Amino acid sequence: MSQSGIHTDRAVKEKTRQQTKEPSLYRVYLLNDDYTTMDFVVEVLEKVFHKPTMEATQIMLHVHRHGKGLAGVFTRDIAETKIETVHAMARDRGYPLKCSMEKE
Ligand code: TYC
Repeated sequence: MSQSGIHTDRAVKEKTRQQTKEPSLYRVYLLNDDYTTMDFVVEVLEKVFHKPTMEATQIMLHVHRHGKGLAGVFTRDIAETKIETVHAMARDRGYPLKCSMEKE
């Protein structure tokens, strides 16, 4: 009787609902300052964000002129790790370079 499908079909359906949510994405920005060298910002964009030199240079100049610029879009853990890596590299070299992240 409980094998009739009246109860079992519903249990299966509830288990498989809503299981396929994409993770939220976060935009990681580089922020301008007066002290970090342009070369170092390009190096960060190449090493941490895997940008080719020409694109890295364009992003760096956009940050320099407009105050901030998009370095990449990642899931939350990856975004947080990239930011920590940039801040650690900058701290090591004595630069005040900062990143921010915003949920898409
Ligand atoms: N404004 C810096 C300078 O004139 C260059 C710079 C660009 C700094 C981008 C930070 O995220 C940055 N040396």
